Amino acid sequence: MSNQPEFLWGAATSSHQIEGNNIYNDWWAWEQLGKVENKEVSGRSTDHWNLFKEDLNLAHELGLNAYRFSIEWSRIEPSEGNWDLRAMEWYRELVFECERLQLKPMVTLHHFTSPLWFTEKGGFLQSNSTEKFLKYVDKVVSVIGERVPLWCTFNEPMVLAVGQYLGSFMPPGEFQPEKVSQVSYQLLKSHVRTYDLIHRKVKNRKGPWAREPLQVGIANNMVDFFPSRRWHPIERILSLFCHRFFNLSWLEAITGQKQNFGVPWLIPSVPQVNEALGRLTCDYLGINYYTKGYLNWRPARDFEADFPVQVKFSKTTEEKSDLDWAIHPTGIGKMIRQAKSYGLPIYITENGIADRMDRQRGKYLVQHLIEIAREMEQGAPVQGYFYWSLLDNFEWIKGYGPRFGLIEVDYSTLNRIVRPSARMFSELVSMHRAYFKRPHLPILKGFLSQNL
Ligand code: IFM
Repeated sequence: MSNQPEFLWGAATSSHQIEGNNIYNDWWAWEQLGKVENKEVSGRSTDHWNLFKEDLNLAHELGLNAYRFSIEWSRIEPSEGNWDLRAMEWYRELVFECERLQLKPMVTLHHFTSPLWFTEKGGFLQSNSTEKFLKYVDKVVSVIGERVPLWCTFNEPMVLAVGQYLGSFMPPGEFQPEKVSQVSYQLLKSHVRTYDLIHRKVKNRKGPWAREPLQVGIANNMVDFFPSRRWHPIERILSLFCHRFFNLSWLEAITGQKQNFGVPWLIPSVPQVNEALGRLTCDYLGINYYTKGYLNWRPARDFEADFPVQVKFSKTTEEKSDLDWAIHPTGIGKMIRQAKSYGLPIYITENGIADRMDRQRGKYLVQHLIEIAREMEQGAPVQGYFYWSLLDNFEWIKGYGPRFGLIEVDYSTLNRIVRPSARMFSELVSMHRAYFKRPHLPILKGFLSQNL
């Protein structure tokens, strides 16, 4: 038997998107202002808070061996310095349930939402935001730290900074490019100190994964960027800039290099977090990959009212998801090759498709697994794959329209219905777990040609 931990076949979720009634965070407040499409609000969502056992059982029945979920800071600390012991107990129970069902947990500490008391004072723009965040992390680690082998400090920190202060699709929804770098500085500092805290504090590991390495990292959203018009010199340059800014800057920052956004005319250079320089502050790289991005250059007179650069996620002729995101499996291969150059273990922390009718999901999944298997044959150290998402959920500014789930949720009855693509994924997973231990290229290719 090798000592290499088994390849992870998992699914991912996040607290605000499924738990329901996360009334103390910034998103909840923003939703009440009518900011979400069709003025939807997250409300009770899938009511995972009450139905988590059923949901984890379904993941187990599908044959998965891992589950990525996030902890809701605003539940643990609904007002500053007040700790909700019952909420902490709930998360502890969730971890125990994972253990019982042999779902290795990857715990995300921050997945887009922050407590309202924190954001009302400026969120991650505050100079002492790291200290505040660390108090929360410390509590979580003291409750479940011994039992959790895999940690993700921040989900998509670049999407968070851009969503808040550039693209205006996350609260507070401002266009203030200089704040992208201010927030990123605090996020990186918080990441680094969280990384150190977990490694310092977790000494006595317990539970089924106690002997496996403790791994802390981030989930970095990566997009395969292209010029909208192949011949267009500005769009070509823009796509290179976006790659550096969006895909690489965080990977570099957590592997000891300077954080370099490389777009100084738009976003002022980030002050460096000295304690991150010259050393690793992650044990793995997490890739969230969905699609490609086309850069379109459309100069306008009023820069602020009409930003001259647009990103689109597909062309009209391309096969795409319900969100109009092109289905582009080779992109995941490119991102893995990029991540491989840092010499660290890689997890695909998210990959999935919004497909209400479940017509494309099965194929999408297998096509992406094929690319992953191909890269692994070339030596890429991919250690796990988490499909986004286990359940249909609240897709932020898009509300409840997009359906990403392996499991469909009927929001009026809260019934869970396992989609056909989930059964297919389950078949693939059980075949692999029984015979191959990791994504196997010939099997996946055969599966694609015979079934999809
Ligand atoms: O739903 C989101 C998730 O919260 C973060 N990554 C992308 C997903 C799909 O948009």
